[in-house]
Amino acid sequence: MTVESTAARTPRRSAGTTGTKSTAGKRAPAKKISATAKNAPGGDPELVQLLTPEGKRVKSAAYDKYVAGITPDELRGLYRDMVLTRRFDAEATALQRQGELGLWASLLGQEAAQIGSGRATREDDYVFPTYREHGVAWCRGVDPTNLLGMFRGVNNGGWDPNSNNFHLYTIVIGAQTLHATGYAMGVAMDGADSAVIAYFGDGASSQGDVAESFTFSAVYNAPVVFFCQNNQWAISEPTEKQTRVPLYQRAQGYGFPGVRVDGNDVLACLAVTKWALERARSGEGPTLVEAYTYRMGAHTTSDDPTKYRADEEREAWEAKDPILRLRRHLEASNHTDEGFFAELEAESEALGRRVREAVRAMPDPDHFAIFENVYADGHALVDEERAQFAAYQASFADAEGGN
Ligand SMILES: Cc1ncc(C[n+]2csc(CCOP(=O)(O)OP(=O)(O)O)c2C)c(N)n1
Ligand SMILES: [Mg+2]
Repeated sequence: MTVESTAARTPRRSAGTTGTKSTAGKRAPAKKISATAKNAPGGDPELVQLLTPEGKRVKSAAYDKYVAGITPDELRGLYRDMVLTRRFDAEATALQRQGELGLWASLLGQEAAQIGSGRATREDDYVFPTYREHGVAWCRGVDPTNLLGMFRGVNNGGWDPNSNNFHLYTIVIGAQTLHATGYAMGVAMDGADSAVIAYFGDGASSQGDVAESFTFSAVYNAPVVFFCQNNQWAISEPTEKQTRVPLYQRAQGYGFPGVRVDGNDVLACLAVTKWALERARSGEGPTLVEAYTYRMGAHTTSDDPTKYRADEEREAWEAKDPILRLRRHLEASNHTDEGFFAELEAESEALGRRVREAVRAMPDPDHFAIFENVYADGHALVDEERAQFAAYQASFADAEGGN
């Protein structure tokens, strides 16, 4: 019997809803699954890290050059981006709890992965996000209030993707990697030197769409960066249920490089993504970046992670907090003073207020907006459906009139 077949026979461990029976016939408390620590930051020689959790700058022969010219002002800028993104995210969670949003997917803990990679992009690059990339949206200049309309149920997206080269949020897991690959193939055919970046999660890495996009982008040498935020969980499924090898190693089988970066280290994420985008621009094809990070909050506001993971796991990751680590670095380098932090605090509060007021003031949706932008030039079937819907709406007016 092989090791694999023994493993396959091991009864599935519970995710909190069932437990193994004790001899007394009572259910034993369900065991909480903890994500594999095998390749955790600090213990993985292949992990690219430029800032330790204590904020100490460490050298990297391969990646230092991508952040060599960074100024204190730019470092403070990265810190500001992360703080404001976290503040926005906390406000959105609160708004959902107050009934102002139907749902929210928090990015808490993933600020460095998103700000580092987002700030590495150039204006003409094109970004394909999932539903959690609020920090990347921030870097692209999408007004944060626009991210909330879909979660409030008043629009189908909330921004024009072409205004900021930031595609609409994609809920269909992994689908945007195919869109990004097709877009990147188009960029190459146009002879442009822009690059494309597709975000996806550890869970999405199991999707056929992601496998197909890896194959196509490799054989067509598409200028695309696959940025996987491995936040250890796909709702209640740990990464060990998605893969037998570290995710970044998957790229090798498709014929392009894969790198694992400390996803809580904003400098490392900036450097590695710059490198990968440069590869894309110079015709070297796709790269897989696995940002090793942690989803500190729930999957969405509809989820309760205490049902399937241990508190100690979250606590261990708190020590690697992305914002705290850059703050320690800034303070140790004398790049900040109390005034900077006080101003940022005031700016955060103002952002929270602005978001709150904007959400409450969002108008009810135009019922017919759903028929817009289906096709560039309209379509007979869409016209027919619009007319049917108009008749349906009108039937309520008749009923009201008859009462
Ligand atoms: C094709 C598809 N299958 C299933 C779902 C339901 N679903 C929503 S989020 C999610 C987990 C995604 O996990 P991961 O890719 O790790 O991203 P994360 O939410 O952790 O950022 C699933 C299965 C979906 N939206 N689309
Ligand atoms: Mg995940």
